[in-house]
Amino acid sequence: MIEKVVIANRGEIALRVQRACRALGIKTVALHSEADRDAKYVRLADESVCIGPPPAAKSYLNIPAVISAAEVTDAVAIHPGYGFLSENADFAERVEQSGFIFIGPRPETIRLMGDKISAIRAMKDAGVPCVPGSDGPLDQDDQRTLSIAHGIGYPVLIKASGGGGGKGMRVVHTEANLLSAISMTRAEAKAAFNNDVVYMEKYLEKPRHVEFQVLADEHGNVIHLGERDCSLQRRHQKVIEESPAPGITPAVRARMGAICVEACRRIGYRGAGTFEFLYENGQFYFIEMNTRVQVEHPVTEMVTGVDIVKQQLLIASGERLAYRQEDIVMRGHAMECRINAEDPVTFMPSPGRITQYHQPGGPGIRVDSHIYNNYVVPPYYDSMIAKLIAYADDRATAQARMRIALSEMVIDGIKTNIPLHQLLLNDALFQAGAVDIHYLETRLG
Ligand code: MV4
Repeated sequence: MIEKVVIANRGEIALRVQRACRALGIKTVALHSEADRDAKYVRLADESVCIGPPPAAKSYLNIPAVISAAEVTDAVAIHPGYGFLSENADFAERVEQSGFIFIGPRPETIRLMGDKISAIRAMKDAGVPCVPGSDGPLDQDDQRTLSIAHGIGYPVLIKASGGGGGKGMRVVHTEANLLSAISMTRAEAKAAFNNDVVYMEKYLEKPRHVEFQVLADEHGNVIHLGERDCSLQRRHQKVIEESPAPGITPAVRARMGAICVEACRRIGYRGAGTFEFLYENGQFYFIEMNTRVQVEHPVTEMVTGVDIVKQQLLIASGERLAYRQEDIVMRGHAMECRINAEDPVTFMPSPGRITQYHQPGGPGIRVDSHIYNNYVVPPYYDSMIAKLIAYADDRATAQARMRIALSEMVIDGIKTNIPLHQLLLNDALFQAGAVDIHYLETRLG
């Protein structure tokens, strides 16, 4: 077993990883910026190292500083959490070259999935259903490009291979706009990712976002933990996630889960991962794979009983998965509200001191958060300050518990999006489990 882990992240996920380490008797090293020096989770860690000034580029994204911190503390492994360096293949490679265990997939796998065209190609080859598309990069042959679009049928979507998470995309409704849209997407992609490779897909107009969680050990054992619905989002930031996804039957889950598991075997996947699908008219279309633990992992933990972060640590220690697929039974329903320090109407960030904090509780309620009375939310990072998770036997009861928990939760001194969550929990379409990826933005007007 790994003896000591450096946690190369901050906030709630730094605390979450710390808890999983403690559950396994692993010593923890909290890395922090100057802005996070006084955070309680930093003090709760066995050791801590300041890795730089507040801006993430100088601290949480500072690869030499992270690796030096692992060296000076004699750590064995580095957990990257989500965001920051978690899907940086060069980082994973340098971690391994420096003699540490990267808690995540092999660097080549991260690189494969980071390039969207190579990810889709790998998945298609492994039998995963993908969106009808260009099957590779668009080239300078305009006639060929026009003919690909004609074959797919409009509307089509131009995507940057180096993008992902919503950056570098453009919808094209008519042939007349195709070539100029490609040029613009290329130019933006070149500027944003220094990679002007673009590809084309059929544009799905009203899909849901349904993703499958997988776990794979380095001995070829792979399981899936079912799916999550993450359709409720604004500007590619998820707002509420849930598991199971409304309307996905056990038979469909088993079929799609098996496809994901088989794909992991084929590519030699290791660690926790997520297959992102668009789901429309009963069909699944793979779009991307995330090679990290995700913000919304708790809803899967609640319905499966599997501690995903603990599994990441066990897998990184070289252990065999202790679960077979038949051991995984999804029971009940869980949903997660991301609580952000932001104006509930304008979505402007609202950093500052939390003058009063009361954490909700009761049956089926879980709060993953690093905040407390008098905690100062720094202005430098993502505005998510807590995840409120509600679990119950069924979806309606989970929603009812969530409504009560939201009404109990007190976070004074800053603005939060709790009122937005309350509005959504009272929304008839959300209650019915009938929302697509555009619902929230349309609803907000
Ligand atoms: C799409 C799509 C429609 N059709 N691909 C956005 C983020 C990136 N992960 C992929 N995205 C999309 N790809 C095709 N062929 C619509 C989106 C999309 C989206 C996807 C998931 C969750 C929220 C979204 C919001 C807007 C657009």
